[in-house]
Amino acid sequence: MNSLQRHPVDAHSNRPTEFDAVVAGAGFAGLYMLHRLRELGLSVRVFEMGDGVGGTWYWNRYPGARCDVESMQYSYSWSEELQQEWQWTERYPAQAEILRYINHVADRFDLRRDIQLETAVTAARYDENIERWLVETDRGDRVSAKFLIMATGCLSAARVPDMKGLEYFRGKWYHTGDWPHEPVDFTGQRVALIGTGSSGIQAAPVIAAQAAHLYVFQRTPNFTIPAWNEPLPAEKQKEWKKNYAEHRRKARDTRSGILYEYSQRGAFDVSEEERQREFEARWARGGANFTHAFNDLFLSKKSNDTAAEFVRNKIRSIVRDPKVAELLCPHNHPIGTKRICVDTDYYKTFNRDNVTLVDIRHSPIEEITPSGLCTRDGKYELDSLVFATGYDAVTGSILRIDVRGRGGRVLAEKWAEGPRTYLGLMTAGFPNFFIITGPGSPSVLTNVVVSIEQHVEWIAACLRHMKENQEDVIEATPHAENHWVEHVNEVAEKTLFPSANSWYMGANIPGKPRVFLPYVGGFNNYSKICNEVVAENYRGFTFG
Ligand code: N01
Repeated sequence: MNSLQRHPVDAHSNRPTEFDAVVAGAGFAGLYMLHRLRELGLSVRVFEMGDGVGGTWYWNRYPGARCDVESMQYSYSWSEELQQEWQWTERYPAQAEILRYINHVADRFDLRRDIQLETAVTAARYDENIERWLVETDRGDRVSAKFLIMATGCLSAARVPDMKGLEYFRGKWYHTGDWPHEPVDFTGQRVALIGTGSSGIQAAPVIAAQAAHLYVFQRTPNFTIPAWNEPLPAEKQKEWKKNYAEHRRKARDTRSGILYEYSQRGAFDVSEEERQREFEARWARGGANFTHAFNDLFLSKKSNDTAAEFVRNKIRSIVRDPKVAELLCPHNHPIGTKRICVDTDYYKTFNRDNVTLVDIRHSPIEEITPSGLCTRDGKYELDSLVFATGYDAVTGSILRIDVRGRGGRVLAEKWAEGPRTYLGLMTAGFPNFFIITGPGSPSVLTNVVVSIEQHVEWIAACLRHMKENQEDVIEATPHAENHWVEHVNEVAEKTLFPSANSWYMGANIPGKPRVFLPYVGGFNNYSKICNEVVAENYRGFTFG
């Protein structure tokens, strides 16, 4: 018997060391998982790196941080009381409001007593003799659990690129995904913003309004659609809440888990005038709804080009300096194949006298100097650097934990050529190890809260099934996994997605295998498959 088994309580801390389940992460996924595990009567310990709950919304406190899914949809649906009582204030929720919401959930459902903060899971080893996971943390915890559930988030391993000289920079530097908790004041400063994905595009207008000068260092321009964010009137909310369950049901029956106006027409089913009218109308309504103007925008390059050119023309009409406008126009990927951004005044920001766009595609950053940075062709004196350079997405937060399954097999080695999962939920050779919104599931292509709920509910139902049938171990078969990986790739290949060098493809991390990480077959189809698997007695899984 392992020592952990003999000492169910740690002698020093007096804390229990044996649980039915350990959950890594206390964001949207970890909190709901905890709630459902408790309902099953299981003992649970959640380990969370931050000193508060909230995951992404705990870390991403950068200026302008806001969700690009509307408030009424980016929230839990599993408690009617909760969704009725919580009042949102804006069409798109700001980071602080989402963090307040998630803290409210933690209190309302009394979740905190099973969450250990400021504690990162560092290693987990499956002990086949006792059929338990032995979990270690950076705080020296050594605990065992029958089930180990990764609720580590798809976009939580922030990445600062290797930049020569960064350690000698005399000013302050920040990453959007690991922002300080105290306010950062850029007043009077010369600030560099490196990166123009969703984070950089949201941060630029806010930093520009404060800083003496903002330099935006752009390697690849991205497409962004205006949010037209606005206050959310109480009346409108009340109306929505009358049919909340029905709205949620409809959303779950869509490809992205979000209520957009999904067109049934292809871009060339209509005349040029009608196409432009449709794009204009969607631009005026704002948000990612734009990319659903026609049903073939992700499938046909020719159709996609019409949407891309519409946005490029918008950029040309907003940005006064034609050279700057042209530099902001994306040409190297179809619109939407890199995550579409949703902004507030991004393009207008480049009309300000205190903002300079720097093209680092043609003149790359060579080094950070003590007082700024040098590109191949220029030298910039700076007080602060802001990295909006993204994440080791989807797999990064799992693989930074040393996970070892049957026979001591290392997960990072198993996934060396790209992640392999069955349904994005489990990976063969790693029994009782679940991933919430893992690679091979729709996750980041959807309203992630909807995907989280579906995974949590699937896992909870599975554990209930095991309890009722006195099963101790569940595992994905290699055969089912191979099929699923093939299917995930096959579906992705039919779309334009793999043509972009995006983080969806792992292309932003040097050395990361080029594999399309999420499942693009649609949330509605995917959840149907998950239900069928259950109905067919957990097809592709073995129990023991
Ligand atoms: O990160 P990104 P993000 N030198 O990877 C550049 C979600 N999110 O944090 O494209 C110079 O998209 C990189 O350039 P390139 C959302 O899912 C949601 O912005 O690799 N530049 C790119 O411009 C989103 O997609 C919300 O050439 C470098 C940028 O940094 C995801 O999070 C808000 C570089 C990184 O863009 C990630 O978004 C924020 C280097 N060495 C985030 N390395 C909302 O809900 C990278 N770049 C609204």
